[in-house]
Amino acid sequence: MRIRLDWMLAGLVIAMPASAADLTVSDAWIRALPAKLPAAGYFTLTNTGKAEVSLTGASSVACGMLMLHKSAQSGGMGSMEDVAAVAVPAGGTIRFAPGGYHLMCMDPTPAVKPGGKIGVELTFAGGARLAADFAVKNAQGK
Ligand SMILES: [Cu+2]
Repeated sequence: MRIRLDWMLAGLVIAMPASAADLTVSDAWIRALPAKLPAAGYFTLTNTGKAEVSLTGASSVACGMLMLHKSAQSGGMGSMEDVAAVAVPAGGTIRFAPGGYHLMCMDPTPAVKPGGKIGVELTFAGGARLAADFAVKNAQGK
């Protein structure tokens, strides 16, 4: 038992989560579409820490499933794919913006209504979590 406990503690030290104190979300908004279509969310994520962090997921009670997606263009056709993780380098900034990375709110609830706001929790490798409010805008992004 003793040995096993020591081994677990060593594992905890190695897996020290990135600190949410080093992470900032700004310009966070989500585009509400009519007829409960999936809504794309955008934000800027800044890492002021000394280590790279890896964004691995997001969740919101307003969204059902909330996925990490990346838009791509191939042969003039727009498409999007699932993304498992997005790395933010030490001292770096990643933009989730139209045409690139975005959050995909798969099953928007009535809370996803222009003029309102929804809470989103971002999850990072190692277990750090960061909560942010996303302003809900209309299809024109207003
Ligand atoms: Cu998408």
